[in-house]
Formats: sequence, C-alpha cells, structure tokens
Amino acid sequence: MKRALITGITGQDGSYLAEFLLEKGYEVHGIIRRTSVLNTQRIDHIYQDQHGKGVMLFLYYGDMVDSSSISRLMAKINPAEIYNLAAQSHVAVSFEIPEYTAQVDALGTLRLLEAIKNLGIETRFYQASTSELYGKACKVPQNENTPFYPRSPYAVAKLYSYWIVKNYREAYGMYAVNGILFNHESPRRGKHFVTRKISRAAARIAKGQQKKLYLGNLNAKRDWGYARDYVEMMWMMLQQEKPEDYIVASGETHTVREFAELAFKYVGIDLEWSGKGIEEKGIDKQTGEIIIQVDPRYFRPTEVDILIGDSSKAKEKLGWEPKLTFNELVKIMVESDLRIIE
Ligand code: NDP
Ligand code: GDR
Repeated sequence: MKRALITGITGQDGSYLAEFLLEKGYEVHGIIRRTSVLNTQRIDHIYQDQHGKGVMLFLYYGDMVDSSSISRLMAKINPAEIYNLAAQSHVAVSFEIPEYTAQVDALGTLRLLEAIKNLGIETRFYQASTSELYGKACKVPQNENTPFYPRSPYAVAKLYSYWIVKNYREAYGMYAVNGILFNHESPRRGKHFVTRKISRAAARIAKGQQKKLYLGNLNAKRDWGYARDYVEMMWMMLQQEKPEDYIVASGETHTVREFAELAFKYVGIDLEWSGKGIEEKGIDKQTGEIIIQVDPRYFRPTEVDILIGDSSKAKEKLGWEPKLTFNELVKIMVESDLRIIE
C-alpha cells in the first residue's frame, strides 16, 4: 500500500486527487489549515472517523509558512508521493497580498523540498505549476519549451517554485516534477474564480435570487479543462521511470464572454451585448434587462490575455487526453449550481 501526502487537500484539486488516490488504494494524508469556520466541505464525503478500523484518510494541522510543522509532518508520515497543491491561488488577490503569496507559493515549496532533503526521505514530488507562468504570450499554443513571462505576484511566486523543483531534481537527483496545468474548473471551483462566479450567478439569476452579475475583463481567453480529468495526470507524472515536466491542457481557448453566453443559455437566457469597454453590458434578449455589467474593480494591473496549451507531450508519452468538452464543463457547473439552490 502506497502512502501519499497532499498539501492543499481542502481545495478543488486536492479533493479530487484525494478521491482518486483512495480509489487506487492509497493511504492519503492531508495538511489542513486552522480556520475559525471548518473548511473541509470538499472532502467531508470521504472523511472517515479516525477511531474506526481501516482508516485510509488522515488529516493534520499545518501551514506552508510554518517550516517546523512541515518538517514534523514529513518525518511522521514518510510519504512515498507528495503532491504540493497548497497555494494562495487567486491571481487578482496576489496583487493585494504579494508577500504572503510569495511565502506560500514560492517559499512553501522550498520548505517541502528542504524537509525531503534534510530528512533523507525517499519520495516523489509533484509541484502544481501553472499556465500563468507564460503570462504575456510570445507564442501560442504554449508548450513545455515556450519562454515564461509571469504577469502577477502569483505567477512570479510560482515561477520560483517551478525552478526550485527543477534545481533540486538536477542538484540532488530528486524525483521532482512540474505539472504545468492550464485552467481547470468543476462544480467544486472556488466561488471567486470567473467560471464558478458565472455558473453560480446564472443559476441564481434564473431562480430570482440575484439581479446582476458584475465582471471584469470579458475578452480574456483561457484554456479551460475539467479538474477531475487533470488530477489523473498529476498521479501519472509520478509513475514514470524518469522525472519530467508536462503541460496539461485542453488545447482550446475561449473568452470569458463565451463562457458567460453558454452558461446563461443553459438557464434559458439569451444574451446580447451592447456598448464598449467599461460601458459594455450583457442584455437578456427577451426581456431587455441588463444581466451583466463590467466593473473595473475586477480588472488586474497586468493581465494574461490568452492561454492555449499544447499537451501533445502528455498524449504521446503518457497517453493522456482530456475527456470532458468545454460545453459539457459549462453544463455540469451550471447544473450543479442549480441543484444547490433547489
Ligand atoms: P484552491 O484555491 O481551491 O486550493 C488551494 C489549497 O491550498 C486549499 O486547500 C487551501 O486551504 C490551501 N492553502 C492555501 N494557503 C495555505 C497555507 N498557507 N498553508 C497550507 N495550505 C494552504 O486551488 P486549486 O485546487 O484550484 O489549485 C491547486 C493548486 O494548483 C494550487 O497550487 C494552484 O495554484 C495550482 N493551479 C491551479 C489551477 C486551476 O486552474 N485550478 C491551474 C494551475 C495551477 P484552505 O482550504 O484552507 O484555503
Ligand atoms: P486565473 O482565473 O486568473 O486564470 O487563474 P480566474 O478565473 O480568476 O480569471 C480568469 C480570467 O477571467 C477574468 N475575469 C475575472 N476573473 C475573476 N476572478 N472575477 C471576475 O469577475 C472576472 N471578470 C473577468 C480575469 O481577468 C482572467 O483573465 C486561475 C487560478 O486557478 C490560478 O491558481 C491558476 O494558476 C490559473 O487559473 C491557471
């Protein structure tokens, strides 16, 4: 039986990965943060009473900014695989709290790698790298050889992690890899990311619980995939003979505007657009009501205009391909938000 450690187990990806590894027969250990309100909703369905027999999921308090808790837990758990998913993962928020973002997203990774090195743990390490590293596009689609140009404190912190993982692999022969994942969403996506903000608003507006949706840049283009499909690749990357970095992407790009049009279509609202720039509005064709308005508060000081990933290396070497289409993704997110209301 293999033992895996997941940092960020309470997040979107952490919860899908924990399910995936438990199904594969792993003993799963997760680090959670102390919060004043319990925040384990995404993993409550797989939580097991720690007093029972055959427990396979274990949770511990710790924090990526606290080296002593990290070293202590690594020594105690001695995991065969480590998935470092913990992060201050909101790009816009990283402009508000850049120092904390660097502490967690950059130095947090270093703390884990140092603990592995100093304790002499035999393990395989997965780092949650991101398409945000590409930032200002010099070429699309982006592949493993495309130069980086990060555009936010979040992306700069993740750039540090990308390189420190590569450095520890080369310097100490560690099995440590970067999964460069493009945006991936699901019904479990945090409510402040644009896809979930839209799917939730579509459901709430259709049910009369909300009047309007305020968004920022409607023209940003993203390569959106399904989180459940992507966690499989995290695992596959740790099962290879040689540690290598891979892109994980759908290969399609869509604007925020397209995502919104499709989401509202699912709840029976056909949108048409009028005005330009911050005056632009999404209007219900049937009733003439304003449904979407632009709020410049959601603009970012520097934006990533277009992301589209080329995951042919993952397909050719590991036989991985995404399963869910863009339309299906929007549909399952809106349906889930409708169910939550009902
Ligand atoms: P979430 O924001 O949903 O989850 C982040 C997790 O990190 C949560 O469990 C959170 O805990 C935990 N965390 C945050 N700060 C700390 C800290 N100081 N100490 C310990 N744990 C902490 O992110 P996702 O699941 O969407 O993403 C997983 C990882 O993948 C992240 O590193 C993200 O940056 C990266 N990524 C995500 C992509 C995506 O499209 N989803 C694409 C590419 C990379 P809590 O629940 O307490 O907040
Ligand atoms: P992103 O995701 O920044 O790509 O990072 P997000 O959903 O926050 O933004 C996507 C695009 O939508 C535009 N946008 C808005 N975004 C938010 N959050 N709220 C709005 O109201 C809004 N209106 C327009 C943004 O400007 C942006 O262009 C995600 C995170 O999961 C990161 O952790 C991860 O590394 C990357 O994806 C890949």
